[in-house]
Amino acid sequence: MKAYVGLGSNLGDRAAYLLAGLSALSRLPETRLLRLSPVYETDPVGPPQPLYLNLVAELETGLPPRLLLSEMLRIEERLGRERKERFGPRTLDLDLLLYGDLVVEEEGLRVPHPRLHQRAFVLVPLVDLLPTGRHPLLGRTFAELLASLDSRGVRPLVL
Ligand code: PH2
Ligand code: MG
Ligand code: MG
Repeated sequence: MKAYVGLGSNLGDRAAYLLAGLSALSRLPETRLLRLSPVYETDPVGPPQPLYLNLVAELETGLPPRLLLSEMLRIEERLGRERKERFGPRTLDLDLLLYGDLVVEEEGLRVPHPRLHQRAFVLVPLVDLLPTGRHPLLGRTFAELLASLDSRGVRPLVL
């Protein structure tokens, strides 16, 4: 199954945390990294905090969604994430955005990610990977959803 994971970091060596996260994802059982979006530097959504780096990774995985999610949480923990404030700063955040066209709304597992359609920092890199992709629940394309948001806070990272 193809799955899409959003990565974000706004503490410490942000690029190094993203690379470590990608490397850990690529080493999960039955999982390959297929494609990466460009990296964006993004204004924080939520309480005042440093700028984020965000990107989206496309995976091919045989792990079922709950197992993939729990492996993602383990990677976050290993890479030093302290869960404090909701929407607060973090060294590495991994969000399961999409798992094929699957729709799951259960305790502890919601795909598509419940805030995916409201976040330009997710939709900009997702549209890079899936320019004609459609939200499995809302029925609108990701590009349409993005067009109704302000994406000025999402800028390509220039190294
Ligand atoms: N993640 C959050 C809260 N706010 N803002 C940006 N720009 N990028 C993020 O990844 C992000 C955020 C909580 O997961
Ligand atoms: Mg997040
Ligand atoms: Mg998260």
